[in-house]
Amino acid sequence: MSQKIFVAGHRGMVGSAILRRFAERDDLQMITRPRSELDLCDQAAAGEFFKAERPDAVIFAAAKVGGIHANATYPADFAYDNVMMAANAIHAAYESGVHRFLFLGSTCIYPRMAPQPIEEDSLLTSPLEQTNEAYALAKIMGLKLCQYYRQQHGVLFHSAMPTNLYGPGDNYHPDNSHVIPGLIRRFDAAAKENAESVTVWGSGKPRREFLHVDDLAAAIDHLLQLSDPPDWVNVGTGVDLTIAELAQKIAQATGFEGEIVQDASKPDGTPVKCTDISRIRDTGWQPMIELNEGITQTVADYRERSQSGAVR
Ligand code: GFB
Repeated sequence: MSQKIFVAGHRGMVGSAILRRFAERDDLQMITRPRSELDLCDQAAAGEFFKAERPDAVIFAAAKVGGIHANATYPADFAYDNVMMAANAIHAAYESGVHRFLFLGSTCIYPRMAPQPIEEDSLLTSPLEQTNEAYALAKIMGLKLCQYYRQQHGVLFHSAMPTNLYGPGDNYHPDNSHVIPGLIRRFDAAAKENAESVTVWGSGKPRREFLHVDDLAAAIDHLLQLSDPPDWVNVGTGVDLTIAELAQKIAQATGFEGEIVQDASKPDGTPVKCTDISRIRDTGWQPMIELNEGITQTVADYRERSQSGAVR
């Protein structure tokens, strides 16, 4: 008999990668609902959906996400939407008899000055980064709810904390996106117009680690097969670079040959963020997509989507 898996947030970059990953599996029946049909912020609607569908497992990729600017500008929305969706889905899933729930968070749950590379155990050891505190607190509540339901009720609810993600189907909004899609859009336009310069936010000095979303989908597949997964586990590459180095790579991938200018009036956010991935490596998973290859593929995907009008 096939397993019924509900993918919450299937239209986002992560949800789409999960559906691509599981597309060929005939032992799994994937269930999805667009937000217009199921608003997980609505407790009653979440309860009714789970009672009617009774999935065996849930992959929770639903989230209000955005880059540094969006997080810092709309903290109320990021906190409220993310905490409500997580709490309603986790509780309704438990009540309807879901036996396995994989909650997805983010490495911004860790303290701003966490020792690098960041180990899972550094959670809640010192203050968070201000620019994304609201989102981080909501994600911490989600992972803690899974841990508490597992501890109190014996259900297999657990979490994965991916590092900064990129890949096909990202949000390319000029202000609200993350750095990779934001820069791909800007460098691509500059390359086409033969512009003299491109502006990159901040000092260029912060260090970040980037994981291709297809690697995350593989990690999710892997984690769902573990009989006793960790309560939460980092999913990353363990390799970081500066934003200035990243900008060089994107310039190269888009064919932009002009000057790169840093705009120091924009926030840098966390100074360094690179995860320790020994815990997930020890269970038998490792990333496969190297950053240069991933960026080249993502630039091609962006160009295809923008030509077909799929990028707003
Ligand atoms: O990707 P990003 O917004 O994520 O920014 P965070 C990373 C770094 O890139 C920051 C710089 O230092 C930015 O100042 N940057 C340079 C740019 N140019 C750009 C640009 O055009 N757009 C953007 N967005 N950044 C987010 C959190 O933090 O990471 C979220 O706010 C989430 O909560 C996500 O956890 C993974 O790493 O700073």
